[in-house]
Amino acid sequence: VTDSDPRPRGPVDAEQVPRFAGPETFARLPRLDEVGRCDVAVVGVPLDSGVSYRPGARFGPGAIRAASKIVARIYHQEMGVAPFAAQQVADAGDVACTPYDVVRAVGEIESAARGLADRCRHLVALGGDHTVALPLLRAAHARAGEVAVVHFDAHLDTWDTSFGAEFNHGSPFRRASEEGLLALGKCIHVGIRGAIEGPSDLDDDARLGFQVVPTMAAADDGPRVIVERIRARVGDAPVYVSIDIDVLDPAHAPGTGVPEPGGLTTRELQAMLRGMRGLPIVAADVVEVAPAYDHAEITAMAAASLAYELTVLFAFTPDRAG
Ligand SMILES: [Mn+2]
Repeated sequence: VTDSDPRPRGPVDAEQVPRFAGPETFARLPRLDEVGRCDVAVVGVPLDSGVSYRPGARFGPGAIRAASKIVARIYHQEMGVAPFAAQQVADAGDVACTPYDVVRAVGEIESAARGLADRCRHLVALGGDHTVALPLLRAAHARAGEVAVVHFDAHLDTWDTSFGAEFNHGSPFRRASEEGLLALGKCIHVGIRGAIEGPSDLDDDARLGFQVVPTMAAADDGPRVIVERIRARVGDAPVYVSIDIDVLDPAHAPGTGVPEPGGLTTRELQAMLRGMRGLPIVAADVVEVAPAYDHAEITAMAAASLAYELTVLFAFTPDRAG
């Protein structure tokens, strides 16, 4: 491939270099500095200074990249697309954010994401804990205006302060709503279960712009019906997809910060993402992979698979089609 060759540069050929041999980028794709510009940048955001329970998501990006070597394939059979040939996808490395000061790190992530927007149409961020969604949403809003958040998570993450801290992994969507980043009434959580303090949490959540699909409803209705609910909710607003890996059952994702038994299967979430084909997605994240609690790369492989599904969805966004 030369500078004059307009074709996207894809992963290293697995018939030339075995999958386990590198490079260490997501899906063995080129680095952003090797291609200059791209349609989709995969960027690591290794911040876990906002966690309330198990730490360790700072190592998430590396674990997801390692698992992506085998999980992210050049042709997606069900979607009928070669995502890395249809568009240039590249690895933008990791945001260099401080581990010592969450407020400062949030600013660093925001400016890194805004900077990437000049060279890349879309971002898929690999967390990091869920705190990182706030600066990523600021960057998405700067690009597309108010966004409809499709949020897959066991937890609402619309809580207020914790131990007096405004910025933590339980508050990104409350802060985002307060900052005017969200398309109110068009945001939706899928997979919610586990602890809330009481009904007032749900009242707050609705006021902040969200609708809740509990895990049990998602399981009872199935992915097709949930996809219809997502599509009806977001309408034609630009979409931001946020995936907390703890939306999956701990059987499918044990390596995470706040595990909640009774979650979705990886397959159910894959089906829902595929059902979002064609939506005007601006950016997305996969967060809360804590590799030290993982077993046999189960969580990292699930996260790599979901990040791959997101890169595939960008081959179908309206800016690609027309
Ligand atoms: Mn979360």
